[in-house]
Amino acid sequence: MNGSAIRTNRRQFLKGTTAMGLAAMLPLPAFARSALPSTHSVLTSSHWGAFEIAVKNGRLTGVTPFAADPKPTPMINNFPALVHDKTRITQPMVRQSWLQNRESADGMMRGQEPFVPVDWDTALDLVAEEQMRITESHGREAIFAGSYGWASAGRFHAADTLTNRYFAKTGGYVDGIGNYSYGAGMVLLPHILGSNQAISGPLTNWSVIAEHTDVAILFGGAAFKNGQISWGGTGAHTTEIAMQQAREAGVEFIAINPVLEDDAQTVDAEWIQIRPNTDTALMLALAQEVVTLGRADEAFLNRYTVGWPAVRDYLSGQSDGVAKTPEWASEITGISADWIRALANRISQSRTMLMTSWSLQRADHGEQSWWATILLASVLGQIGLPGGGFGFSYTSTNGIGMPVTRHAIPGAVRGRNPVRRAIPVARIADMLLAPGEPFQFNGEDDVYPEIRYIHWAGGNPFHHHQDLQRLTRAWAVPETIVVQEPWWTPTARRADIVLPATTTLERNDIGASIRDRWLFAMKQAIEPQAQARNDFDILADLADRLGQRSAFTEDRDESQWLRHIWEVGRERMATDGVELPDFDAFWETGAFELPEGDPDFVFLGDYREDPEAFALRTPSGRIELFSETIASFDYDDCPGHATWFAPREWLGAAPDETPLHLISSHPKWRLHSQMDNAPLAKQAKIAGREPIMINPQDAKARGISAGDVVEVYNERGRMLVGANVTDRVRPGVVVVYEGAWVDHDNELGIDIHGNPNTVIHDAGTSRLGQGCAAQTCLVAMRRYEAPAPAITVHDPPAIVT
Ligand code: PGD
Repeated sequence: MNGSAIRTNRRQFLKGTTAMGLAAMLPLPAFARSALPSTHSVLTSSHWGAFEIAVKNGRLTGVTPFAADPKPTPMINNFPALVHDKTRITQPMVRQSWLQNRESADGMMRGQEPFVPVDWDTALDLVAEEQMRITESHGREAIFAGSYGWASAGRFHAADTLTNRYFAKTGGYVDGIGNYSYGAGMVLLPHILGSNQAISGPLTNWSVIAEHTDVAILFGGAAFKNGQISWGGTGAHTTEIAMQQAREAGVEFIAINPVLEDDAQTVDAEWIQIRPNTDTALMLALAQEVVTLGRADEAFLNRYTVGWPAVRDYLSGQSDGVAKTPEWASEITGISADWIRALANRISQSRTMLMTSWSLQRADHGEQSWWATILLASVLGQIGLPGGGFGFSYTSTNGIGMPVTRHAIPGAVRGRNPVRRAIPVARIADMLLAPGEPFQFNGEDDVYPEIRYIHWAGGNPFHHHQDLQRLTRAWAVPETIVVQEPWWTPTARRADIVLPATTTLERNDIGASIRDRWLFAMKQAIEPQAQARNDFDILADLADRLGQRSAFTEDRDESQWLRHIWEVGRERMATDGVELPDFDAFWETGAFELPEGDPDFVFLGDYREDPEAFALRTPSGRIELFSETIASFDYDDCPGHATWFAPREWLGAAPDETPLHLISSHPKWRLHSQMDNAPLAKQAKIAGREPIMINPQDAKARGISAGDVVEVYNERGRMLVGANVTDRVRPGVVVVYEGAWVDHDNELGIDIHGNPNTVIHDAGTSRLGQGCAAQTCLVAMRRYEAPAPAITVHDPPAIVT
């Protein structure tokens, strides 16, 4: 790799500073800071939806939901408390021993030492010097800036994209590929369907489902809680209403889920308490039973798919000696064979929509549940018909299944990374712990690079990654870790240099999402809090120190970037026949509603109509029930067709020491770890800790009562949670929502707050997808008898001057 692009020195650094002078000569921004009134209210958008925020004397005081939102989430009310919370990082900080010893400071002490406040120039000089030092001695392949995370809504101030852009423009970096949401699925689907449209949409509209579907099977449920949020923001929460309308129109829902979520009740779904991680076996048995009934749609299979004969032989047991009968699946899933048989009978005579959640592929061999969904839908032969077929996943976020236009407002551009090196994003700990070791991913063989510097903005790996004790050991390896964050999250606490970032309410942006019809001018409401700065400005000043300010900013400031991306979006949307106002008119009005997309849209409808003209972008042009490409990779954990694998940990083979399956789905009261430090999530805590849902049988067997502090443990770690005894969870299964800020007590060796990733295994879904497999985890639990320590993570860490 060529690191010379950023080999710079003090002189170049000064040259770069002159470029800063040039920036001062740029045309005046459209919205100068000095114009910000201290008492006013503004409309803005967020991952949680749009709202009007009131400001009094420079402080946020109240929230009013956006008038056109039919179902706003109460989480937006968190904003005033959240933005002014005591966990805001007030100024740049450096870990004490790192400041003294730099790269020879003990990495294992990250998170255990006080911070020393420094001024911005000192902090940015330190960061730039570290980047230069590492680049000169080890090359840019020693820098990891994959920087995965949800960050905040807003097309321009997207912390992760800007970070990638900064490192691309200053010489390159090792990147992370994919995501934690559907990392396995997004690698699989291009092989099977030729694209990822089945995830990101458009999918068959809810209105079409309401009109045509008889039965909708929710594999993995379809929790409304997930529909409270949408990547990039939303103007109207529509999912819950659309589902209710479908129910009122006569759609019958079946929820296959170890947990009874709110959605299932609202739409009167039949709740089938499946054993976790076994949906693939159920789908295979349903497909086999449809074949046995003589109702497999051979005409569809022959015309629109490839590989059916091999899969048919697998289903019947001809190829492996195991027929995938209802009895076979019953043993695995815990669902009665009669019920499976009856369901196969019913769905093969009804218009059936298979809705499989993203969470199902977030498990050991998670690829298989999605491939089996496509297989079952192909056997039923309704793909491309109104109300039939499949989709992943209708309620994983708001807006899926709503008609939207094709194009969206773009964001800041990442730029080409000159270091063409990346790891599957969820393999970060493997990379740090085993540099030089080989790994396989989607048919590629590679080795892990040796990382010495990490830069993170907009994500919280000490919430989102699995096996946090292992991550702690991995995190100790790099010489320097820099984190840009508004709050003292567990990740910020484990940095060497912490740079305080603004929140969306402290800057101007454009709110837009591919799943929403509303565009918002996200106007700055308040001044940046304490010494917080925009990620863009932080990175621009760092680029300046490396002589690359112009390359990073393209000589645009915030206001010029917003105009630029609006104009690019405006041109693109014109090709859809959508006329956007010019930027000034949009900014003045504050919100714009795009026209509705095709109200009759059916996913793969065009392919069904004409499979030649609309051939899929797979090698065969067809749906690949057997993929020669995947088979050619020769992975024993992901062969050429959908296959049942017993998960590495599951209730079918649970040892006595860990008899419970832990599910860690997305929370009701925050977004991942965002807002854990806000009122709603704090109110939901039990005994000050993250709640655990426990079936009354399991609670009784262990003498646990509602409200008790419970210790959950296995060989990987221990955590304290608060008992919520409820029959909304299947016996043998417990649920702790992901996202509580980990609060590791070093003396006790326990996370005293309840982040489930403390106990979850860190391994990829398979060598194909290498995705996050967090839903595969066995644990034990007992009442915690000792006095439980008070939570510390919602206070700032120790700071010394
Ligand atoms: P967030 O809590 O959204 O989680 O993991 P992710 O890291 O995305 O973190 C975003 C961070 O960005 C927050 O710390 C927030 O404060 C910060 N931030 C917000 N705005 C800004 C900004 O403007 N600038 C900067 N610099 N920072 C900002 C989510 C990941 O978790 C995902 S997507 C999934 S699907 C996974 N799900 C699970 C799961 O189901 N179960 C388990 N056990 N674990 C999971 N982890 C994964």
